[in-house]
Amino acid sequence: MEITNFLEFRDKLLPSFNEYLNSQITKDVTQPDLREAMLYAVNSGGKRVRPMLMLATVYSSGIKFENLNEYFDLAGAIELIHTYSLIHDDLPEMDNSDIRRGKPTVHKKFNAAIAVLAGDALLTQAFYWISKSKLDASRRMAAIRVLSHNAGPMGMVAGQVKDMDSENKKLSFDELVELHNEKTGDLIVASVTMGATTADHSLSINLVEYAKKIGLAFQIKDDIDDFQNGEDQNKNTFPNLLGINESEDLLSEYVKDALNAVLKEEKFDKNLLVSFLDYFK
Ligand code: GRG
Repeated sequence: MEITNFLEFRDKLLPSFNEYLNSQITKDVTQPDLREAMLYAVNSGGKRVRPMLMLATVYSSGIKFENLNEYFDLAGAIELIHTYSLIHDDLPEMDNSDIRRGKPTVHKKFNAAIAVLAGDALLTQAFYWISKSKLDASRRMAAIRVLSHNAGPMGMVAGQVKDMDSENKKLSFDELVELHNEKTGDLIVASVTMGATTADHSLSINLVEYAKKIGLAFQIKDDIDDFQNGEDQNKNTFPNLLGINESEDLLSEYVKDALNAVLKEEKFDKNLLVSFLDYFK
């Protein structure tokens, strides 16, 4: 293992991964309006957390750094699905957001119809990319199964519906955790589990636990940031339910749980996934 620091890993890999995303979308999508909206969304400043976590898991499972590009179709598919989910989440019928990552959302920059269709296109294209990957058929099938299970009605989409349903009622702690396990956590769990299974690392409960706790930590961190920026106090968020101090304690607890889980993983280089946890510091 040469790279042990997650940020170093990301910085080394990101230029070629971004180049892959851009050239592949440009090549695949010939309809100019759709292509422009898809490229706008994919290039508007996302941190690429999920594909980098997937590739870090692949690397930590023993695949050489120079061979990680063989996994770009799969990592790219995860980023396409993440991007589609944000475009649709921002629509007036859902979260009604005008700004994402400091820039106009896709429906504001273009229009609502293009935003819906760019989201549809990103979601569909994700599975095309996995199916055309050069990895063998059993790995592609495993990736499709995990991603469709966790991103669709058995995962992220169900969480989004729960979130919408909860708008005018107060959720309990357990309900809030369940909602975010699906809405935010399941795509992060898919990223780690796709990385492990497609790199022939036999999946264990430890890595799933690690990813689940990261998913929740991610959401609590986002809620704490929103709270500190004065966001709506009637929303179902961790700080509104627990208070800011208890939310910060819970965030630390989940990060510690994630650390303990990954440290138990066998036949796996733990450095990168441990280093990723610095994101929450
Ligand atoms: C529309 C089916 C459908 C699902 C939407 C994930 C999601 C479901 C909505 C996003 C809601 C949200 C802001 C959750 C907070 C945590 C989170 C997932 C933030 C966005 O992820 P980052 O920080 O985004 O990885 P970037 O901008 O870096 O890509």
